Amino acid sequence: MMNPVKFGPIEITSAEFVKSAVSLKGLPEERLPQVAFLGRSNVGKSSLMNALMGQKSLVKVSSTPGKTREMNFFKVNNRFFLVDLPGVGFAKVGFKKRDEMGDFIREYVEKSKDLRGLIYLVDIRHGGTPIDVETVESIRATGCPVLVVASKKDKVNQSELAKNLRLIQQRLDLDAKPLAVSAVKKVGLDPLWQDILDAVNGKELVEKSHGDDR
Ligand SMILES: Nc1nc2c(ncn2[C@@H]2O[C@H](COP(=O)(O)OP(=O)(O)OP(=O)(O)O)[C@@H](O)[C@H]2O)c(=O)[nH]1
Ligand SMILES: [Mg+2]
Repeated sequence: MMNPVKFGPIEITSAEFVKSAVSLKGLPEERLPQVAFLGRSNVGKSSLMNALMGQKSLVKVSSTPGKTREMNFFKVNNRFFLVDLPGVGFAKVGFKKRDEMGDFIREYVEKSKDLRGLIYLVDIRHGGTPIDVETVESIRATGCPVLVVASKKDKVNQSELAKNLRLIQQRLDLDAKPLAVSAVKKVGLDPLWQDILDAVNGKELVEKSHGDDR
């Protein structure tokens, strides 16, 4: 049993790895809402999930891009799953050159009955790459709710932060600047948890304006 970890909108009392899957056949049988993390390889999906669950190494992290090659399901508070997806561009299973979102991820996004939304991470330093633009468009086309979040906030200074959030907003066609988070400095986790819980509860996922520094 873990010590409870408190965030503004949630107290984490349990976080457990349930299973890995490489096809839809491997999805968890337990019917709970799912919120999944997607983004280019190395963007910080697994690290952010550890930070959100108050864990050090429940989710495997590595400096080698392409570490996560399957979907991994983590059950939180016995209430919902957080899902770690393979890095875009490294999804081994049926990855199509033509389309940055792999077949396997696409199938999951299109067909999962329990997926409530995707958190799409963009490295704040890169300001939204063509791969990010293409992937977010592919997700939108499936109708799955998607929230864009900027990762590795600790890697930029204040002026780069403002400039790159604006770039991400423009390139990915968002209503507001994305939330910026840091798994290393544990910044932005409270508002991100609020968004995740909104998705779990079936509310709309949308980038909200919270001032310039978001
Ligand atoms: N400075 C900084 N580094 C980070 C942050 N988040 C992740 N990293 C580092 O970025 C690298 C990749 O992190 P991962 O969490 O493995 O990234 P991922 O998106 O899961 O990567 P794949 O599994 O390959 O798709 C690791 O070396 C992390 O330590 C952050 O907020 N700040
Ligand atoms: Mg990973």
